[in-house]
Amino acid sequence: MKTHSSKLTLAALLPLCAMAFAPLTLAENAKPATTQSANPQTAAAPERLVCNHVRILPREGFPQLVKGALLQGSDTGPTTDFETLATVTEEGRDGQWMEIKFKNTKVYRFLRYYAPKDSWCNVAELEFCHDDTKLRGQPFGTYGTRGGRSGYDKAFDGSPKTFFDAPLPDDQYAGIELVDLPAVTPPEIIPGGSRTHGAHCHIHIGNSLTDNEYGYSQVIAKAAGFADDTYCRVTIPGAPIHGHWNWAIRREKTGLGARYLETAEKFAPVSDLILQCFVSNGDTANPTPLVGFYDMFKERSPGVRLWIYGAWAGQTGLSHTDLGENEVIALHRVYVQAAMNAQKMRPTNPPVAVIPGGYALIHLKRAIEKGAVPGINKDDFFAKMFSDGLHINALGGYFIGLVHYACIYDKSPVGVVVPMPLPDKAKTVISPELNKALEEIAWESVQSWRVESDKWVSLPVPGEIDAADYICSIPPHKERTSTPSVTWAHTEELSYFIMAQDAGKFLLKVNAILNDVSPKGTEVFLNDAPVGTVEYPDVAAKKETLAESKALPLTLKKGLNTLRLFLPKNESYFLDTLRITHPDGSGIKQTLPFCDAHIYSNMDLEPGQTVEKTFHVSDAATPAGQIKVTAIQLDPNQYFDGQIKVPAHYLDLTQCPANTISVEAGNDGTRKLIIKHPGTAGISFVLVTIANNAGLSRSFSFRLNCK
Ligand SMILES: [Ca+2]
Repeated sequence: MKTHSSKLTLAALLPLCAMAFAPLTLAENAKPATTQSANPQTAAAPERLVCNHVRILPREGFPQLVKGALLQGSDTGPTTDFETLATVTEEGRDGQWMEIKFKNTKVYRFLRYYAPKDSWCNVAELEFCHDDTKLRGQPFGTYGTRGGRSGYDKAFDGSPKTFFDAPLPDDQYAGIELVDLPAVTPPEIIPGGSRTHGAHCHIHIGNSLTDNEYGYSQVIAKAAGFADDTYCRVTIPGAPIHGHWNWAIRREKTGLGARYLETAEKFAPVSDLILQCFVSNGDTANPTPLVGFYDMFKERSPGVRLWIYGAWAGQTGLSHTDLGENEVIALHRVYVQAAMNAQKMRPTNPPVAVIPGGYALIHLKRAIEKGAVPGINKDDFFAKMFSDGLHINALGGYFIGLVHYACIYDKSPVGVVVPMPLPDKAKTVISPELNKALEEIAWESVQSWRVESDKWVSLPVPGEIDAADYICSIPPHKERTSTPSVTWAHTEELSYFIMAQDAGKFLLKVNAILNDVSPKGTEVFLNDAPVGTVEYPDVAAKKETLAESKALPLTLKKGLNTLRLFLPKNESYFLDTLRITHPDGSGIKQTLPFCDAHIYSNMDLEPGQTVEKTFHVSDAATPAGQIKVTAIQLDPNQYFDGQIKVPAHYLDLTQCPANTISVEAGNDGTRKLIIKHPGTAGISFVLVTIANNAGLSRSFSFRLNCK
């Protein structure tokens, strides 16, 4: 093995930069570079892979939403460095493909449709072409979907009826990574056990915020003399860790779900597993995905260390302008708690730790504001370090790479890296003075973090970001506030967290309203292992009525258990109640509160009428009289999406006389929901929530039609 001097020349560093920018998903990283002779599919001349034509089929009924979309290409990754090739300047026509042809001579590995503002993406099909030949590619896109209906894969499934309904109105995209490109220079994969010089093998799982580290941790490690530092990242745009985990637990042989196990196996021994968590959506609440990945890697790499990468942003929907220092501190407090939760489940040495990206950026910001960072004006922290409202740029990525290096290697990066140009569009050159300041601040931040991080857990922080609810010992569940009878995509799953006081055998029954006379069952995973499918007897005669499944045996462990239900593909299916009991029928402690209020799928009110509906609530852990039931009007934005304006006949109950909706408390499990006609005609939607003493709740909603 060749050794490197501790300082690299600029010329030597540049190829490393190029490698760091290679799309470092496993598919490219681990297999040998395909060559034209070895694989006839890659024999196509590169110019045949130039995208100069994009075909777009808008979502049926919403052809206007494509106007303003950008067609873009990138060489570096699904979230980074995109250049715009063309803009869609016109609205589409319903049911008709749009043909966008443009001049382009460059081959891009990643091609995407970047949807216009307020469009929620909403394309039915996308085809990226060279002239009239469709380019082959692996789809990618922003994570998730509105209402659990249809993810980015629906823009590439060949069906004009299905479409990508993105999770957010703005900044959403879908595209392909070309599969017919020869792999770029793959990093050297060192066979297990032969890494030298204390070099680390670090695997990063996350989303664009992970991509924004740009692989600089490896560039810096190699510059420091760790020649066989090994780096791989697995990212899905916008994906939280639990989103990755949902892919990983399927144990697929090919495709997206196969990448995690492949990475764990082919990179073993892995020294550092770095998971980038979001705060608000379950990543930090539920340690199961964290320890799940940890277990997967530890089985093959006994010495692997688990890290949580704490980015500046930690919550989707918040831009850096929303995030002051207090908020970033609050986020890091949650990261620390998440690390502690994971640590509790898997006591390890060394312990689970946080890579304090946002914390180090606070130090950098303060230093810039003091004028202590050469070449950066006092007010330019955001302008110089961020590329948009959420993502750091290449310079910010370099700084975060220094922080990663300092944590992973437990060494100072000061003096390691010579000044170099960044591979950004402007080819920004980091001056020696700036470089020195960034290295020093990164190292000082990591050192002070080690002293201070436990104190952060007890700092007072803003309530809205504190997220204490998310990290307390009682796990939350995924609230389901959607309209009854939703057609769920197969990928949709419901997660429940069960605190079992004792290990043992239990029974699961599911009550559901089935709109199909021969429903497919619901796949059940307990603690990430499949346990079977719930089946419904005698439903042929009971279409659209409540059916109770046969009992499915479950063996719970003591403490936290996760139960996931994967719902049948494209079936209208309203899950009502989960019931977990001891074999003798008695309830398990700490389950969700139950109610039998499924009857309210619709409610019609005549003028002057008052409707009273009586129902029953119960809970294994909370006396029935203490179960809290509330009823409110649902936010209309949850029902009328971006394209459909709230209709004129929508009734705003908050403007109606008081006590239009009320819930009468009962000493036992009986509750009475009382709804008075508000005196105005219209429709609205009501949300009823049932919460127990442990803070666990379930909700249902119904349509209120006031005539
Ligand atoms: Ca489609």
